[in-house]
Amino acid sequence: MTNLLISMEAVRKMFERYAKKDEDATTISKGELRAWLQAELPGYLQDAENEQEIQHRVDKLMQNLDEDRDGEMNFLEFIDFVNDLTLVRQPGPCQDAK
Ligand SMILES: [Ca+2]
Ligand SMILES: [Ca+2]
Repeated sequence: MTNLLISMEAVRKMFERYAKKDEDATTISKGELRAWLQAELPGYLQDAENEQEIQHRVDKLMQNLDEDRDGEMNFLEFIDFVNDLTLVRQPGPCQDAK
């Protein structure tokens, strides 16, 4: 298997691992998104001052990621999210030009 296929498989498995925590294994709910953030991106919720702020951040993120507006994150929406995270971590062409 190529490195690309191995990486894609790892992303798919990560999605499935969190998506299957409730009865619908095809989408990530807000609760599952929160579990994912706490495990995979701990810095995102770490400095939240209270439960209300954590909930607010999870709600806001889901709102931004939920393109088809069904209240949950499907695999394509998850891929977009991972893609956005990858772009944030890599210097883009504009930054290189400076
Ligand atoms: Ca689910
Ligand atoms: Ca959705």
